[in-house]
Amino acid sequence: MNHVPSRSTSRPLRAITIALASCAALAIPAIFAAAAPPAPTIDIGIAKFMYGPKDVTIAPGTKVVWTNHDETPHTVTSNDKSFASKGLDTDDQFEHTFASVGDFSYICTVHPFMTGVVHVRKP
Ligand SMILES: [Cu+2]
Repeated sequence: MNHVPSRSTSRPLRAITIALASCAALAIPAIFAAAAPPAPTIDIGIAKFMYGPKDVTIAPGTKVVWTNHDETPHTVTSNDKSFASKGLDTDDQFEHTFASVGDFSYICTVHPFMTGVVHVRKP
């Protein structure tokens, strides 16, 4: 009768290695998140086939959150393709943080007559 050598001797070491790697992966972002101030946020509603307000001016680093209040699906799609939502159903949200200055016009691809613009300016 043959005796098959056990291969289980390396398993505890592998488990510890995986555990250490997981801790490192979790700990590093937590340190950076604690140091960063919260991003300022503004809200833009989508209602009656309009973005409201449709024209906003914000500082770099501001997060914009769009919320669809219509029963009809809409999108938030920038003309320069720098951001694009999926189709937003009722109460769905889309957010984008604007890192650099510029003028970012956007439309709803379902209803291209719906337009908006975000002006990003240094305060
Ligand atoms: Cu639309």
